[in-house]
Amino acid sequence: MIEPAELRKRLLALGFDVARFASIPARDDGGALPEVNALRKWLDAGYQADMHWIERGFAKRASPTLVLSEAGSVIMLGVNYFQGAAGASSDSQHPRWARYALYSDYHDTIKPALEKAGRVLEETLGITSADYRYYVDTGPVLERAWASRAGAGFAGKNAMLVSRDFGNWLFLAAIFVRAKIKADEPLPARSHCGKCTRCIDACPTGAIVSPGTVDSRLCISYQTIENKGAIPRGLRAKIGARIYGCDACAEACPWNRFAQASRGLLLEARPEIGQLSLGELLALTPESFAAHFRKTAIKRIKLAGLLRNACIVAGNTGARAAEHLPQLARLAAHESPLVRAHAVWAVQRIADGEQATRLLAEARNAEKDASVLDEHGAQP
Ligand code: B12
Ligand code: SF4
Ligand code: SF4
Repeated sequence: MIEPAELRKRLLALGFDVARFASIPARDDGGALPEVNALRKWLDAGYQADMHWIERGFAKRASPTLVLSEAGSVIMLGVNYFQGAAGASSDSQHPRWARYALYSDYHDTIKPALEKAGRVLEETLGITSADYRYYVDTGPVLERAWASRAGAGFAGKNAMLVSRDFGNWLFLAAIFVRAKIKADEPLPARSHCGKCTRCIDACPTGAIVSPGTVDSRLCISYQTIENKGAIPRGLRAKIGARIYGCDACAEACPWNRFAQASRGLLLEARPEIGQLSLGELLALTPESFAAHFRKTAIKRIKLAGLLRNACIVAGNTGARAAEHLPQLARLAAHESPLVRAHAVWAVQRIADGEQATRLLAEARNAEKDASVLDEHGAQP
């Protein structure tokens, strides 16, 4: 059994804020583990929305040895991305971004450190690169369940891995390794949430359907990032000023009093994104989109996805919304039907009936797409 002290020290020296170890049972009977049962129930309830890749990767999520045969341990790494008040943008003119979005894509900036971690494992454990496999976010790994088993934090009622040292603001990464490293203890089994329900109460859409369980179909993070199509009408007003992702259930958590400013060693802050005004976002073109969001995770939702979200925010800006009407009327004739549909919704939400009809007349007459025509006919 390998003692983890030296390994932990070297992993932390690479810039990770957390390095914890969990054992993989020798006879890998993953289906019997409580978290795997929770995942099965979650999938059966349809809470994954159209993220069908989670179901496809179920067997691997349940059994790490299908990811790496003879894997004996999981190393869970955490990167603190808390930037204090600076990371929590938003006023009436600046849409609200999830904190993690105000960085260059963390998948890309954390990966080189994982490569270095691999070399540390080769040196300290005497193994080769065939004996470990690492992932950040996108692998078939139940990262929160493993992080909680490794004692990196606890599973909060908001479904987040909540750290007693960093609150809700850790990116997670995992390394499966063919070695037996002495496991860290999980936190004591008592509930760390107690009677608190702040996250559930703070969720604008009621997406936390029971403690620890999020219905993605209702979750603003899913709708604004993962959903490539139209955002359900019933959710649009509840999205408020959130243009990309949602931190409401994370922000609400009292354990964030332990949050510390990120050392930023494995991250590249992009605070200027939070400074973009709603007007600038509604005016984005393929060129300006590429320039502003180069190397960020945001670029994956593409220009049409971001304009869709910006239209919703514009429709929700209340007293000052009228100033965006000319831009929204222009977007009602955008080349993307997705953008047109949401621009129509926003115009109808802001302007009174007659004004909306006038502003949208030209776009409506030229419209051929059934889903957009439906928005033209629909009441907001
Ligand atoms: C799919 C996904 C989403 C989906 C679904 C979220 C969800 N709650 O499952 C959507 C798009 C909605 C999403 C949103 C967000 N995500 Co996300 N997401 C993932 C991803 C890729 C898979 C998660 C998954 O398997 N979900 C299925 C559910 C069932 O599993 P789970 O949440 O891991 O829950 C486990 C435990 O909580 C436990 N459990 C759950 N319910 C119960 C109930 C009981 C009684 C028990 C005992 C246990 C239990 O068992 C579950 C299975 O092991 C992970 C990366 C990864 N590979 O793990 C990132 C990940 C979870 N996301 C992350 C982040 C940051 C977010 C957002 C904050 C982004 C944002 N600001 O907009 C939001 C937060 C929403 C929320 N409250 O969960 C981080 C979380 C870091 C952390 N400290 O927890 C991760 C780990 C990515 C990373 N590498 O850092 N995400
Ligand atoms: S991320 Fe937002 S919408 Fe999703 S569960 Fe948390 S508070 Fe609710
Ligand atoms: S807000 Fe309260 S209930 Fe939710 S995760 Fe934090 S401590 Fe738990």
